[in-house]
Amino acid sequence: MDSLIREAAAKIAPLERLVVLSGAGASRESGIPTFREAQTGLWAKYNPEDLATPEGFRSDPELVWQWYDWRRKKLAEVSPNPGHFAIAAFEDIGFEVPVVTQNVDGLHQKAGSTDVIELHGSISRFKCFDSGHPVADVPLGLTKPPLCHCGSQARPDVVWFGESLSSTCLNRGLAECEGAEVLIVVGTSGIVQPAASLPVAGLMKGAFLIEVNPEETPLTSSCQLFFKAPGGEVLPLLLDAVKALRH
Ligand code: BJW
Repeated sequence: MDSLIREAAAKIAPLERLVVLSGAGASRESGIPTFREAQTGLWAKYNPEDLATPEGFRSDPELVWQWYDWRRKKLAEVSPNPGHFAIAAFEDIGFEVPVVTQNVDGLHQKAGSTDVIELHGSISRFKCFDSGHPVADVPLGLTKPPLCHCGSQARPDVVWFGESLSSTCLNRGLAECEGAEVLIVVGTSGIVQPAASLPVAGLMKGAFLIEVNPEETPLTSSCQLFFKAPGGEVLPLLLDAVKALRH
């Protein structure tokens, strides 16, 4: 690990901009299960890939609403982990750090990252199902979706399977990955498109790819450096090593 950290730090230290692409594993050490891990408790019998769809919401809006409400409650109880804090702290030592995230949990922002591109939206924002009108002030604990002024049901402002990502976010995320000299990819299984294509696009434009994940992914063999370890362990070590080289 030490020599890998030194190699990664040597690549990063001379730069002004460090691009990060994150997925659910970046929040695992905060106590949030990853998207593809078995769910716990009441929700163990449901497949998240069925709940996170417009069809799922249409067929049982209360069920889908309650799943998101349960996740919002869990989120209110957790904090960013050392991986989130390390990413944010690269800004404190002079880097611009755009964080292109698939996560909807807001933990990068909570850790202090100031430039977070939310590819899949946010679990803390709501819009109506039929017209996409913003719906504000949605309290925790509702058992069914509140209604928009237009009469449509509210839903979380996240991107479900089969839906398009915001073109603004996707274009910005793509531009950041393509313009990256070093791209750190942390905590994503790399199977959900179009996010999974972003590191490949970066690679094709010459980015140096560093992957941090306790498991190999479809991206691993294309990366210049692979840390087979959790983000909360690797990223603080990398931050310290870069700090030492910049002083
Ligand atoms: C750690 C760790 C630690 C653990 N440290 N790491 C066939 C082929 C290609 C594409 C398609 C296809 N059929 C359909 C599609 C399109 C579809 C898609 O990609 N499906 C795939 C499953 C095949 N994509 C879409 O539908 C997208 N829209 C779209 O493409 O529009 C056009 C279109 C429509 C229809 C057909 C074709 C084109 C939209 C995708 C939206 C994804 N939304 C979700 C839900 C968000 C809201 C919510 O949270 O509820 O986003 S799904 C879910 O997956 C969530 C995540 O952001 C996303 C990615 O998951 P992620 O982050 O990678 O998490 P995991 O759990 O998969 O992996 C965690 C990783 O962390 C693991 O590798 C662990 O090892 C690791 N780890 N601990 C570091 N401590």
